[in-house]
Amino acid sequence: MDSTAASAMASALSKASAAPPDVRLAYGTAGFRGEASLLPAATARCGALAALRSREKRGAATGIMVTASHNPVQDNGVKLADPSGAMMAAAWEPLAAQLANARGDAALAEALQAVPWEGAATAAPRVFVGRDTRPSSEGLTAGAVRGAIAAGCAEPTDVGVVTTPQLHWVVREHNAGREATEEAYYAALAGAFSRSLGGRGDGGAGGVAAQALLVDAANGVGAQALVRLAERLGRALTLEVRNAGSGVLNLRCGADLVQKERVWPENFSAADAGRVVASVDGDADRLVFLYAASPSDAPALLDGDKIAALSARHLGGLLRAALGDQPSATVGVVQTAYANGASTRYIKDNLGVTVAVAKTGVKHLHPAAEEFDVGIYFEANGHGTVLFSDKVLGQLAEAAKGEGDAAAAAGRMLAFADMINQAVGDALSGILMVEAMLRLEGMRMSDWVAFYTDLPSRQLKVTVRDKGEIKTERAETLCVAPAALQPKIDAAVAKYASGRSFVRPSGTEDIVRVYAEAATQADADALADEVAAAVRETCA
Ligand code: 16G
Ligand code: MG
Repeated sequence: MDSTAASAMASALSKASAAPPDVRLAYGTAGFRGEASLLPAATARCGALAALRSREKRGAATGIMVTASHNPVQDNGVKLADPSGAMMAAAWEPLAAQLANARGDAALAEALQAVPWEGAATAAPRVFVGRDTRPSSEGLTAGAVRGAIAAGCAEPTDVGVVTTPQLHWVVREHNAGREATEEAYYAALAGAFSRSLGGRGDGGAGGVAAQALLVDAANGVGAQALVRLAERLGRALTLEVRNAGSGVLNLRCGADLVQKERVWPENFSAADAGRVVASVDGDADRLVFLYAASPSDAPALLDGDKIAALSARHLGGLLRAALGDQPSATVGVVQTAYANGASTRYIKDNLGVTVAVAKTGVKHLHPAAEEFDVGIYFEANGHGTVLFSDKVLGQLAEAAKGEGDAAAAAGRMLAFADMINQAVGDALSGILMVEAMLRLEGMRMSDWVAFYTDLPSRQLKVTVRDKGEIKTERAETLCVAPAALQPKIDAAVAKYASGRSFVRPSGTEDIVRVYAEAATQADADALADEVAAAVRETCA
């Protein structure tokens, strides 16, 4: 932006926004996040940046979401969505940080001058603004709206209280010229769910839907969305939502707890054995399942890896049924190094599906999945979705015009493409996808659990002087600095059957994460301890 425009905008923006806090905020994998009182400046300036990004994209809509996902209720956060509905381009993250931390008009003007401005001067920006149910979210959102207005967006569109994936979906749909409202979202998902089943599996042919599907909504924004989705679904699928908002957000409930601790969340117990239990996180962009066959069993966790395996199996089969045994369209699964080795083996060896590895964080997995025609990506923690290329959608649309089984399979696959939120991982859309796949496969939860058994694993956190000293390559599987560390990891791994371990600096905490897996839990624990000791020694 030129200096005259930047100065004018800086003065408008400084009136619209509070001063930044004393601590410097970084725009990380989760956007800006922290105690809510630290965030008024960051949210207002993100509002401005969302408008500037929209201007740079010649008026294509962008989005801004105020939420701190699975963090405690006193925290909050803010994250931007690009016109595609995906995360804001990584190249703009440093601009967000510079803007959020700028103190005074001159620093603001300098930050604004760094924003790409080609052709943006005349574009009318469009910004969608969403928020979760946190007490601080309404005030922070009002600030984001003021920031967007200061950056030239005359009327930011307030979509109100929505899940993170709903905000991303609305942005994507708007830019595709389709109806972009919360109501349209429910209609699209519920309609596609019914179409995918196409009269089959209704009422639970697979024994899956005979009873209501139980959902742990983390006392978060997902609860009200689930209730509205359930209204739309009618008899096609009954949802029973617990932790629907009367308790404390994310306290002893939600996908983060369930995935990390493999325990029943609050208000669930062994009495729910035999039922399908889905658990979503505080902003409903993560999804995992729990299942216990009998009350005496500990619940089994069906995490993002299991969801990826189910998706690869079902969609791979459907694609062949629709387009023939040697389709020119490719199917692939993208995982991170945290994916359990047993899942990777199952997907590669049993399903014959390609597996790619990407760095941790949706912004790395999403583009890697775009390399496939049907790109399935999930992190073990339950973040993920499936992407369909225009090429495969075209092939399927053509095949669906025919008759017989191939046409039916193509129609079903197209229904999945509508049901799955391709903008970003979406727990609500994921619940429908999994339910439809299980019914169509005629599988019970226990069949899904039995795809493979997770290798025992252990994760540890290590505090070091400077986590930035640790540099990794090959999607975080290889530590290249400090140079002495990887040989120590290799030596430790070599001692254990099926051993695998890696280290990486956390993007969200000031620590180094250690992951280890091995044939037995004792070995995984021992390996993790050895690698953690190596990190301490090397980075002291
Ligand atoms: C963020 C990422 C998540 C990733 C996590 C890793 C998104 C939307 N969220 O929460 O995908 O697993 O960071 O945290 O990308 P870490 O760097 O502290 O291990
Ligand atoms: Mg989340």
